[in-house]
Amino acid sequence: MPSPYRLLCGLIHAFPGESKLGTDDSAELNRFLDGPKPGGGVYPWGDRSTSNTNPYNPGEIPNTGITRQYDWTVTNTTMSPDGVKTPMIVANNQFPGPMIEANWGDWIEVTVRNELENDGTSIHWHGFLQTGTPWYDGVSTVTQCPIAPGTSFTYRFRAELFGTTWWHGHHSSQYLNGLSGPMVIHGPATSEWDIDLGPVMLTDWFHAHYEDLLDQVYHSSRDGPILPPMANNMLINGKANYPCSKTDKECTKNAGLSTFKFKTGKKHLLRLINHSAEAVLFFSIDGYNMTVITHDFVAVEPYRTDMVTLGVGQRAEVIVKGGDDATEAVWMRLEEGPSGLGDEGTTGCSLNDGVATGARAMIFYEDADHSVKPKSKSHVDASRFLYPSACANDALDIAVPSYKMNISDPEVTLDFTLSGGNNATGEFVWYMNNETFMGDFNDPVLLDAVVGANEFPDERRVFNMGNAKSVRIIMHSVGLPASHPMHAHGHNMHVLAEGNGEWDGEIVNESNPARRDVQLIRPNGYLVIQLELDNPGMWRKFYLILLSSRNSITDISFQLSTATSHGTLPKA
Ligand SMILES: [Cu+2]
Repeated sequence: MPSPYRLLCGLIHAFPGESKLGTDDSAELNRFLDGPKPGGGVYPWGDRSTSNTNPYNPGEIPNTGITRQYDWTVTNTTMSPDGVKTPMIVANNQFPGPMIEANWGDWIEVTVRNELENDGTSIHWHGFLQTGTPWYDGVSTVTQCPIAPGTSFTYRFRAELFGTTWWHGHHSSQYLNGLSGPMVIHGPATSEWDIDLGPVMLTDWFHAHYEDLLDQVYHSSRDGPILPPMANNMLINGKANYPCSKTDKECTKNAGLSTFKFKTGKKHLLRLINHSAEAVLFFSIDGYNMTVITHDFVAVEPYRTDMVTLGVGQRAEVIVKGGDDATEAVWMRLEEGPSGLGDEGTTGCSLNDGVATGARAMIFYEDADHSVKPKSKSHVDASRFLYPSACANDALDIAVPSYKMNISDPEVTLDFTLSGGNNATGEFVWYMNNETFMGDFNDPVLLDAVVGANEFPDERRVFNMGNAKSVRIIMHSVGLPASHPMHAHGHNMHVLAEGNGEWDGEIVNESNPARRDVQLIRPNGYLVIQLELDNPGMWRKFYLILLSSRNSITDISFQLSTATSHGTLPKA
């Protein structure tokens, strides 16, 4: 049964809202924003480089003293990003949502006005450390109460790290209906470019309200065989076409594809962001190699590849060198491969209904005819999208963090087994060590901690790290044959090892291990990470975004710890 507000609400908007991303009007980004340059010189970050400054030390990052302010209104609406009329939840009527842009060291302030008809909301700023501002992490039930309808909440936090990230609704699974957008923090880089083409938002896409998708997740397993929701389409910068014969919903043909402009001989920066509900994504440009310069918010030594793999929440900045034919047009491709419920050898890593297992965007050089679609062919063999080998990030030693950090033995080691199954009432939930997270919208655990609580109900899954300075976490995934994006709030993770089966104790690049804020754990595989506990707060850790959880924090969400880092919580 649709809930009443879905029938009552809804300004009708035609095509993809008011975002310019992926259109010919999309502006190229400057190398940095106007503003203070505290160190003098050309850049707001002075002579800091990716390798000479510890970004995890607030005393070392640029003190620009400037605040970038944003004012958003969140509403229910209806849009048709791929031509199919879909219930949406958006900020400022835009999908993809408004871009936040700042320089390294700036403060960011966002007032969020909740004008949803009948739903709370909150916004998470993915990848930000929130040092000293843990209450602005945006996770309802953990760091705040939901913002009630008709009220507003102002987030204020510092751009301690630089690069490309995204913001998204973190109240239940609202972001699946469009409540997400890109964030660009200008800073130094390990390789330079000529033209910054800005964010490339990549996602799977569902033509249903998020609550209906969640219902399907819970109840499918109770009433019969597990048949979770299948993605209907894929979008690049919020755009794709859809074959209208495949849906009984209101549908307009040829809704339109995203376009990008290349210039001959120039180096183009693309800021890739996977904002999917569930999909492991494969990104390529026909006939081109890409130079990868970041993994999430971590600058890495540049490396070349012909395809980038991104789990949900992961980002990569890539530089693509333009060719010399000014009339060329080529396809940019997003693929997720076949749906992940088939037989081994023909099955993929993600779930889709088979109608659209990929999306394309058009890249035109300066003299190319925009009315003619590219004719290029993919250089990526479809075997590279298959389970199980494709359902993993690239090898850990491929990306070496530019700012070197070695690790020492941890003070605490935790071991978790990840699984999924039906709970006592038959609902499908994810488990860590056979426990699942349940939050209370009226009682966020950070608030409890600030007023002095040391004890939490078991189902809050709070692991108090006391005064420990570091923790190693060993995870095993068992049972369901799927990979899971594991994400830590408030910290970057040292990724020590990942693979199939059991960990043999070996650490990859021990003197400077891979570092990022999301890492895929393979189907039936292991993942070993380590955190420096230098950031007091209540941090949501290691939830599965896959399938049922979909980043939801209600009774299906799955949370390892909201670890209280050592030290004293900052006072509100
Ligand atoms: Cu996050």
